[in-house]
Amino acid sequence: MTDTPILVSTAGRVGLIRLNRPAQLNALNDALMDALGAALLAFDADPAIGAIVITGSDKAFAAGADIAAMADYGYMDVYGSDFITRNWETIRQVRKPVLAAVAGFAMGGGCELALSCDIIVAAESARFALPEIKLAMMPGAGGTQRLPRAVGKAKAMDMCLSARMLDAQEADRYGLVSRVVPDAELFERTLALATQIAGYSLPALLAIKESVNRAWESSLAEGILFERRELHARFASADAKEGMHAFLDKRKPAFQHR
Ligand code: CO8
Repeated sequence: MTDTPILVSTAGRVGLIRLNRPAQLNALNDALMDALGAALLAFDADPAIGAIVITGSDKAFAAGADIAAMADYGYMDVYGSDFITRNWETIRQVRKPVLAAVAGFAMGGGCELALSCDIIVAAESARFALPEIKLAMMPGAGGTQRLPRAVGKAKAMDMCLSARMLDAQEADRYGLVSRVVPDAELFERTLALATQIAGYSLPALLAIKESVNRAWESSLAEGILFERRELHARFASADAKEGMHAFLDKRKPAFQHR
């Protein structure tokens, strides 16, 4: 079982990916990141899937990039092979909503992986940190960029420079996570949320995710123009017609994801 770095399954319209290196607290090595990227792209291309959940174990979502794998890398090993970019960034290509269900440690690259997801559901036991400074390293999978956008400069600098670890309630208060739930309910509650999301019209979900992400990448005027064009495009969608008419007819909509 531990030879398989991830476990992949489905539940209705939800694609499930469990990180599976328990002995290493799901430390993220190339084999795991390659498999994760392939699973994400496969779910993204599957019309029967509307949302994706990434989770870890009760003890760790992921304790970071695999330090044992990285310890002896030289500059040309990482520059030449485009370390991180080559497989960690696959998640950025995913257009469907991706939820992280986080229990235990989400540290370093594990925290960065969670930050790359669209929604983080945290168990009470979740712990978030970017402790690379303790290794004389630095966050390298978007942490210095996504964390300040999520929690603001003050908290991000504190976390990156001092290795401060946030518990789930702090992470909730600072805007790093979307929801906090009891540990025993983490999987079930995240799956219920993903199932709810996956039941909505897929093209509307894609447009919303793209528009919200655009808020990070553009000026307000550009972002609002992008949103307006996406809204106009909704009027070409069969599901939007169905959604609005179902409301007026006081019945449940039957979306066809088109
Ligand atoms: N890499 C490799 N192995 C790890 C890692 C890791 N990141 N984290 C834990 N392990 C291993 C331990 O070595 C240990 O193995 P063994 O049983 O063979 O000794 C096993 O997992 C269990 O770990 P612990 O015994 O340490 O468990 P504890 O419960 O005592 O402590 C902690 C849990 C606090 C999470 C602790 O394991 C820890 O501090 N881990 C390292 C956390 C860390 O520094 N993460 C950042 C790594 S660097 C990084 O992610 C970014 C690098 C730069 C950019 C690259 C982009 C990602």
